[in-house]
Amino acid sequence: MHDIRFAVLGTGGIGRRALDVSREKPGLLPVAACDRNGIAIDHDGLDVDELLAATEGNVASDGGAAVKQHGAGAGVVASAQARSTETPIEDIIAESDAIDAVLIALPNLEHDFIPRVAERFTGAGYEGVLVDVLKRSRVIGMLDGRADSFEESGITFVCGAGATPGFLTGAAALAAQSFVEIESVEIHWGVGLKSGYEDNRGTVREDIAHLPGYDIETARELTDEEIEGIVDEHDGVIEFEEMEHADDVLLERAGICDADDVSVGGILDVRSDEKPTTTTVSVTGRTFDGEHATNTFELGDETSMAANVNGPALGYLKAGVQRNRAGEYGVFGPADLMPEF
Ligand code: IKT
Repeated sequence: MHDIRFAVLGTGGIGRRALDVSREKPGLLPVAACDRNGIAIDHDGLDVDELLAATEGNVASDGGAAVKQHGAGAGVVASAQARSTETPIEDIIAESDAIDAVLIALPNLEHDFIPRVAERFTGAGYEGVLVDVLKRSRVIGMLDGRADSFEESGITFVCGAGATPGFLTGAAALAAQSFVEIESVEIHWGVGLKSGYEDNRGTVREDIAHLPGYDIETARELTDEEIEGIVDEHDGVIEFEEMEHADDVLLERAGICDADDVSVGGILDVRSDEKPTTTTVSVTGRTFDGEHATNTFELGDETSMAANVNGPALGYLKAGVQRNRAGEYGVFGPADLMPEF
């Protein structure tokens, strides 16, 4: 039985894969998907096969200047289930009595973008769950600043619910339980993105914003050719250090350690599907009985980024719905909730 009806904002790499994964997650029924040009909605459940086939290589979802500038396809309106609209989010909200949760799968190429999207839901009186897969630490404070309005509206907001922050933040919170004091949390990811490259151009652009000499504004303005140039300069393998990923503030917020004790880095290989390194979370601390140790959590090298972002995002969405149905509203992070399977 499908008792959670959910919508996806964005039919880029994350939105499409979330729809795909949801078919194998019990209890989830995708009823709406939109991008900046259109909306597909069916309260009996979207035909995900048709939607995925129609939007393959045809992305208009990555709202904002970058995609407009670099040429978008028709996006979701290519689907027989969709219609064009200039007000996709409002159209979803108009149907929200029959939507339990909304996954915001839009890129964060403006720091306040997700908070502004959320405001549109509170402004329209949405009562339900919002989930995002945002990355940047500073956005959490912006969401916390809106916690009262989420509570008044009856919104349960689960923020940073992808891989990092998200799944790996939650793993760090569990690994910390052996200790009474945490010294460091190191998250080091490996992603091989050869066949998924086209679908994940938005993610690569966001990652480039973490390289020395770039920020979110400069990354947003890069042309596709300039991005290819950066990838070529690195022979397709780009290493990231000290990324501004919200795992730090989310672990601090959950009382586990100071944000300064958390570091996030990784290696992205866009020329191979094999991970260039095993994704590992290492939590070092002191036990109550005076030992000093490191607990580690590793992802299998065969698991893809798509599996490790979208599985958790939907798991956290399910957990958010349980909280919402129990009358718990406000902002929750991945270290505050246990995702459901
Ligand atoms: C994200 O989307 O959560 C961040 C991306 C890294 C994903 C790590 C996945 C690890 C794995 O599959 O082993 C990246 C920073 N965009």
